[in-house]
Amino acid sequence: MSSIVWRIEHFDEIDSTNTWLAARALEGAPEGLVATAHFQSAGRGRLDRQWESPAGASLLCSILLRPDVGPDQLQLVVACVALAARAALVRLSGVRPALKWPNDLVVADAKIAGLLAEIVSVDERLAVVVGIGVNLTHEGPAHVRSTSVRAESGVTISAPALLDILLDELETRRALLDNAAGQRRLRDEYQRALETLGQMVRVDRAHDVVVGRARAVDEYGQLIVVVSGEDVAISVGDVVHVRPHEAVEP
Ligand code: BT5
Repeated sequence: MSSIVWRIEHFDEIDSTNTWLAARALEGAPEGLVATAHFQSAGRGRLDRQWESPAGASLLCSILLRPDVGPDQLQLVVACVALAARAALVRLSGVRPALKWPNDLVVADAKIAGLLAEIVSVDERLAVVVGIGVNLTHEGPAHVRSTSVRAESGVTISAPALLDILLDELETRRALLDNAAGQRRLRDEYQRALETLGQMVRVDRAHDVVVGRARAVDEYGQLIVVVSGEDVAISVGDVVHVRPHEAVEP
């Protein structure tokens, strides 16, 4: 498979790199287009939540991917970028965050990075914009349990340096998405990095609450939770929160 040509568009200030890149994806921009920003005035999290970061304190970027997967495998695409970000942080700073399903990188339960993946179109191939914010020199809002690379390691890394290594790490993992054997390898790496597995979790869904032990991730990236001896598959759309340390045995 030919390697991806990354093309980076940088903004001093923008509303949201995800919003900008989704518009380019709809216009037919090729895989590998990346948007970065020094500051976002309307950075977005999932479910209409906000992503907040002072100017220049984070890596704020969005990456356009067009992998050969179905919309129901979006979580594998998230895993791909999350694992690349984790590997890049290890290489540059020595900080080794765990992954928290579905979309967080955490150090001792404090959020150091978050991902937001959005399907833009499902024509010939899926067009997915994956945004990631990584706290480099500043933590998240005061009410949130969060941390930064500098707080964890004393190391100050620049956003362009982290992006460079992240894209390098993403290139190999991205190729795995296009076939079943590769997806299995990716899922194995994902499961090893997920601190959620083995933990008691509590998932608030629209109409019920699931409490059980997280056992695995299936081929779609769904979290398999064992409830009263039965496997229950949790898809991302269902999750309001997963807090291993607050969960109670049913
Ligand atoms: C996320 O959502 O964690 C996805 C974050 C994605 C941000 C990137 S930045 C580049 C790209 N462009 C965008 O507009 N977005 C992406 P979620 O799991 O819903 O978490 C959001 C919650 O995290 C908020 O409600 C806060 O509680 C918390 N939060 C906000 N800013 C934070 C920060 N800097 N560090 C840690 N936690 C934060």
